[in-house]
Amino acid sequence: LPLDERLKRRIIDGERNGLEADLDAALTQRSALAIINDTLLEGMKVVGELFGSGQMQLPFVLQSAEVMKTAVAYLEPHMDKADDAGKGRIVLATVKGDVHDIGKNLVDIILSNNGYDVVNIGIKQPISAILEAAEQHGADAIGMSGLLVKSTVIMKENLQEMITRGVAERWPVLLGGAALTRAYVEDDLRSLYPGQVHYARDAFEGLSLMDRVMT
Ligand code: B1M
Repeated sequence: LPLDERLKRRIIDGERNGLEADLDAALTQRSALAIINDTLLEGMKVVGELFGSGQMQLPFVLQSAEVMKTAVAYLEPHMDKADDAGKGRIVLATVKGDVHDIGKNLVDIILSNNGYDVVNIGIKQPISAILEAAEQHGADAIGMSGLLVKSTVIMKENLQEMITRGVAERWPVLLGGAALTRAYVEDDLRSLYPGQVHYARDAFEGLSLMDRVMT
C-alpha cells in the first residue's frame, strides 16, 4: 500500500507495529498537522462508519483510538509553535458521562501551540468541576467537548446551571464535538443563554474563536 493508505489502515485496523517508521516517512513529505487532518482523521472517520453500521465491535474501536492517540503524541513535537505565549487561559473538559477525548486533546494541542494556556481537566467532568477549575485557574474561557447525542443535552444543562449560579456572563463558552450542530448551538442554546456561547466545528475554529473572544 502507498504510505498514506497504509497510515490510514493502521488507524482502521488498530495496528501500531511500524507506526513510528511510517510517521517518520510521512513527515519528510508533509507537516504533522496535514498528516493528522488528511490521513489519520480520515481513518477515524471510517472507524466511526464501521462501528455505526455494526461492522466493527467496540474493543476494535478502542484499539483504533489508542493508535490514533499514539500517532498524535508522536507527531506533537513536530508541530509548528507560535512564539506568542500568554494569549489567554481556557479550561477544557469532556462533559459528564462522555469518555471521548481525542478531539478535545487535539483542541488542547492546537490552542497550546498557538499561545493559549490550556487547563485540560479530562473526561466525564460535571459542570461543578468545570466551574471550579475555571475559578481556580483564573480562566478566560470554558471549552466543553462531547461526542454523544446525550452530551448535547448535558451541555444545555451546563449552560442552565451557569445561569442559575449567576456566572453566565463571566466566561465565554466554546462547544465542540461530532454530535453538535451549528444550528443547535447558535439558535437553540444562544436563545436561552445570556452569555457568549460559540460552536467550533474543529480545533481550528476553536482557535479562531479564542482569538475573537480574547480581543
Ligand atoms: Co464512541 N461513539 N462510543 N468511542 N466513538 C461515537 C461518538 C459514535 C458516533 C460512533 C457511531 O455510532 N458511529 C457513537 C455516538 C452515537 C450517539 O450518541 N448518537 C459512539 C458510541 C455509541 C459510543 C459508546 C456509547 C459505545 C458503547 O459503549 N456501546 C461508548 C460511549 C462511552 C461514553 O462516552 N460513556 C463509546 C466509546 C468509544 C471508545 C472508548 C471506544 C472510543 C473513544 C476513545 C477516546 O476518545 N479516548 C470511541 C470512538 C473512537 C468513537 C468514534 C469512532 C471516533 C471519535 C473520534 O475520536 N473522532 C466516534 C465516531 C464519530 O465521531 N463519528 C464514536 C476523531 C476526533 C478528532 O473527532 O472528537 O469529533 P471529534 O473532534 C473534532 C471536532 O468534533 C472538534 O474538533 C475535532 C477535530 O478538530 N471538537 C471540538 C471536538 N471537541 C471540541 C471542543 C472544542 C472545539 C472543537 O472546543 C471546546
